Amino acid sequence: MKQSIIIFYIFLLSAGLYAEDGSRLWLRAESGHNATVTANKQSPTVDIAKQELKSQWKGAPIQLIIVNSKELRNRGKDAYRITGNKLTGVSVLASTEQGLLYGAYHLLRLQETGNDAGILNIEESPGYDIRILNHWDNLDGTVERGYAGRSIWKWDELPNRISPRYVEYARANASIGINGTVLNNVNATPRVLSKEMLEKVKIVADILRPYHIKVYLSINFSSPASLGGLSTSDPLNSDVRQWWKDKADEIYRLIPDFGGFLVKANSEGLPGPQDFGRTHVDGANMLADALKPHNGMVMWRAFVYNPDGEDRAKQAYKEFMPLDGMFRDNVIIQIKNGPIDFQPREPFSPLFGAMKKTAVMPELQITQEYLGFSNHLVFLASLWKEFLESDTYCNGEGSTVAETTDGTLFPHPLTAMAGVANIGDEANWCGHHFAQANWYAFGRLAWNHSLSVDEIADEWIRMTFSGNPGFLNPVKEMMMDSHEAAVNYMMPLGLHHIFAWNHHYGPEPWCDIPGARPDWLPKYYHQADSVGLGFDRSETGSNAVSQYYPPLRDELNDIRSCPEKYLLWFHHVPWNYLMKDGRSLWDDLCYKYDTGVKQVRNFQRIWDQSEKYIDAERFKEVQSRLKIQSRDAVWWKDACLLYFQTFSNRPIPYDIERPIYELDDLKNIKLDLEHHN
Ligand code: BDP
Repeated sequence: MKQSIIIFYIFLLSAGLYAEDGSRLWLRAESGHNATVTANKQSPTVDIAKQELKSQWKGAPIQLIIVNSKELRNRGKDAYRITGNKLTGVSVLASTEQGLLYGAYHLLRLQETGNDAGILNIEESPGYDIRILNHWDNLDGTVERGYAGRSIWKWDELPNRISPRYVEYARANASIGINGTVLNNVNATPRVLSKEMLEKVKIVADILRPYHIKVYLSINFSSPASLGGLSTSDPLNSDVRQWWKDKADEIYRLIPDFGGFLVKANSEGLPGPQDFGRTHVDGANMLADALKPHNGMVMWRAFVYNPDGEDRAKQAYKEFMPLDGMFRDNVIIQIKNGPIDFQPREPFSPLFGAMKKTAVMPELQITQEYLGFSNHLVFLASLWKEFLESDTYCNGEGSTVAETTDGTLFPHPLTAMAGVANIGDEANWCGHHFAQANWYAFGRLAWNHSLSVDEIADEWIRMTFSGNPGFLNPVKEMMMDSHEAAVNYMMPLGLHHIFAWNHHYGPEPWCDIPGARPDWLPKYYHQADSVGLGFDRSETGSNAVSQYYPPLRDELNDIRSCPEKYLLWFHHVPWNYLMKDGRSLWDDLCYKYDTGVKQVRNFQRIWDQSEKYIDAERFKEVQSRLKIQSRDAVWWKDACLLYFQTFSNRPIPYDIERPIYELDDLKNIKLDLEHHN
């Protein structure tokens, strides 16, 4: 009896050791190689670089050298140069220790992707200075819009227990160049600035520091009153200003390299300077003044909109443009990629390119709030590249969003890109094994936005799964098609925000809640009626097009030249309108939904054929999520087509799959959020 228990435990242990649960992310290099690595400096950061190479590098000796090179220094603090040859010896040169760390991870990536042969002559520096994750993690361990378990930050356990995940997290981020993290939700509780919490935050900061990752916090604007006991949080009140200064001093005593504050103010009911008749400038500059002596900064979000009758898509621009040039130089305005809210597809926010005298930064969403949670395989690099490469025309043709934010067109002291993290405490970090690719892609693009979607997918697949062409090529194709597929089965042709009321997972284009804010209802966005579909944002409608520069403005304004992928975003289009392919809008809409469903079916086929190349655990888990995605795609298609058909009164073209649900049944679906969330 005893013996069988022992055997059982040994079985469990070895299953645990060898189970492929995805926890190693893209960091799967064999260790224990004992390469020769020397360095001309010793520090915790350099030691990490050394140690990583020592255990994983399979080539000739490596020298890590801090140099006093003007050329490298001019390329920024994170720059590095790699020279030499794997067979004879390699040097990594940098003017800082973090440069060496990034160089070391670069070398290992070359090795793991099979690109380390021949003479190496590489020089790199990042596109954005600050490459930062935003955790929407609450102090109670829940994660807003998180689909991978609970928060990795175990505040209740600190300081007694330090989760081993903190170091793994730091390492994963450093390996892709991420150098900042906001630990808590933008919907911030004042308590995050309490003495007790700050002492815990210090512990996390100490762990992340050697990996060159700075800690930032989201703050609640009413903290002086609600935490500090003052009678007001008015940013022009001298006691309030002093409170923030004292708080900053307290933070920096604990965390000397603290990054700064992220602020969501006067947005979705949160407090802000406008509560006291002040402006975003008053609020942001007050915080900036408190942080300035410590070299800290403020990331002030532009995610503002009110149900005041104005088109939601226009509001951030209207509110922030008059303030351009009035912010302190340690303030940066953090703007979501699109003017509404992380939809499957949006045009870029017109603030990019328009706000020239203020530093602005993109906020991307890595967590798939509007893209199937962690059930759908959607590779977001395509969405982000489309955004970064969009031409704003702010300085004539070729003024891309990337160039308006990375310092190329407007030389502001701060450049940054933020990504809302998709990380939780599940074994594989992100819920879906392929959601790890989005974390990876965010880091890689923040480092180098000129990398192609193909290159990023290629690297990630080789490092995470396999470089075998029989696996790599079809799986890469699947990843590269996956964003367009999701747009097709959810919201094609510029449709947006037709999600269910209480979650953003499934379709509810019919949703109507008496008394609800109109701009929180799908009907506000799709505007379906007997004439047609879509939100008229042309000059005859809300005129949101006027916020873009010509000639883009004119292109978007004219229904004939507006790119069809944005058609229903900018126009109310008649059901019988002739699309470029000669079909009616209604027919095209049907074919788009149908194409989306077919694409996911094809992903299933691709995946099933990949079984022999990879481990059974990850294969099965992805396979079963693709089944969910396939069913959801049909759900989306049927819900949207059957509902919009009540307006178009036209048949669904007969050569596509017939709906399998009744509209009334779909309307009755009450999602079990426990399951999806
Ligand atoms: C929306 C989310 C909400 C966030 C908000 C924000 O639904 O949970 O708090 O954005 O970014 O997308 O502030």
